[in-house]
Amino acid sequence: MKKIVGLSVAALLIIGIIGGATFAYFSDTEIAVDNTLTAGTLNLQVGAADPCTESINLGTQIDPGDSGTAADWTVVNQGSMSGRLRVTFDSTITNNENTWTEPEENAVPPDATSGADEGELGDFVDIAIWLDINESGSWDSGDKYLQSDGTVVDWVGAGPLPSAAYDAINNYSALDWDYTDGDGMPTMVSSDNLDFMVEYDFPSDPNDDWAQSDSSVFDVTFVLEQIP
Ligand SMILES: [Ca+2]
Ligand SMILES: [Ca+2]
Ligand SMILES: [Ca+2]
Ligand SMILES: [Ca+2]
Repeated sequence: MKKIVGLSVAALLIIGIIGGATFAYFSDTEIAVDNTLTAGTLNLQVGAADPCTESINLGTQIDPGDSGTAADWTVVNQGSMSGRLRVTFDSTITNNENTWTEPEENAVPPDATSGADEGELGDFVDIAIWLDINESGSWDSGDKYLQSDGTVVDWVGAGPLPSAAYDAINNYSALDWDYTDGDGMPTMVSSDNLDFMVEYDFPSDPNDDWAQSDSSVFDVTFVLEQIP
């Protein structure tokens, strides 16, 4: 009886050894930790501060014969992603009559409207909006202007900003320029920058007395759109 028990124990030990050998294959384990998804950023800055604090302010009144640069604002893609620049003009362009001066009233023909928002300056002053892509300070290769028919026009050759770039302020109401218009608004990669420029020209006109003391006010919106 003792011998049988001894054999059984030996058999169990052999089975145990064989069983243990079943779990002795090689293995290796790796763990991917801290799995994270982070969204990119699309952040446009126009001018010196973000959010934008710029507005056209010539610091002086304008008269027939005056022209010059009204805005020169650096536009920067401060985000991590590329985007397409879009610029829109608000539909409301407000022309303040301010005072209805004696020369306006007695012009021949007279300024026939004297209401608070019935000024005429927006009919007489032309502006040109252009993008100084290479920030050279001058209209040259690669630059674009935003025409008052809603198209975007590329620089084509030497010379000053074309006269076709200019139109009366009132003709810019509700315009919207994006990458689909004309030669297209630019794509800006991260950290890309360009200069947004506005030129003005107040040509003399037989009826320009109608605009004495008037002011023209408009909003411009800048958008950087994600590229799908
Ligand atoms: Ca006036
Ligand atoms: Ca008027
Ligand atoms: Ca340029
Ligand atoms: Ca007027």
